[in-house]
Amino acid sequence: MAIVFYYAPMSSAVQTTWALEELGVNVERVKLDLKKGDQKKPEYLALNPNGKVPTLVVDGTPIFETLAIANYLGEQYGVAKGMYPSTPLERAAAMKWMTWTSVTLGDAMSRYGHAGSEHHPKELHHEPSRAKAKADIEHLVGMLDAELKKNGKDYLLGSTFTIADLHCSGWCAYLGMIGIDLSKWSALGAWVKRCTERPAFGKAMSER
Ligand SMILES: N[C@@H](CCC(=O)N[C@@H](CS)C(=O)NCC(=O)O)C(=O)O
Repeated sequence: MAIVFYYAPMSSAVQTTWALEELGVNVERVKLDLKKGDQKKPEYLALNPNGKVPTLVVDGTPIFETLAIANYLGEQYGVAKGMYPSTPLERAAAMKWMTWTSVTLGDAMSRYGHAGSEHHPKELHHEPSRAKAKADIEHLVGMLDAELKKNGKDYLLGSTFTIADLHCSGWCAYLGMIGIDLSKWSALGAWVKRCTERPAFGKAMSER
């Protein structure tokens, strides 16, 4: 299988870099310079019309959206390695949390960023919207913490690390980086630490 991975260090693509590393998948890596606008060049837009990283091109078929890529890698490589569920119902349990992370938590995180982050235009900053987004994030993080407490296991789907943990904990680790203090959610904090202490995460985060 010929796989080309378009990415940028320290971006959403870190999730995919981490998954490829965990699963030992060989890819040709193409690094894009987001500041220079490589992601908006016509040849890249032909693969990913969103003009964002990551994109994984498998035997000529482009896959974009981190969630879709995580699910593909899980199905293609993770099942055999015990890192992704094999039955539809177990897979749904994984996808439920992965989708919730990308869509529901992701929406609150995006609103939080747009309303006050230095990476977004100052004229669009809005303190009440930022406070509302922060409250939403905290509510959602509490929900995941409760789930981890309820299942009483080390990982989201049981006693072993899976692509679901990778996808969800990667986003939660980013919360720590944007100033959301995770220490008040003990199960979630311990789980994020457990997942991100894995050497593959360190490797994915080391490239600048
Ligand atoms: N929903 C997309 C989001 C990807 C995304 O926002 N990527 C950012 C990097 S963190 C990007 O490429 N930004 C460049 C741009 O928007 O021009 C995914 O999960 O893949």
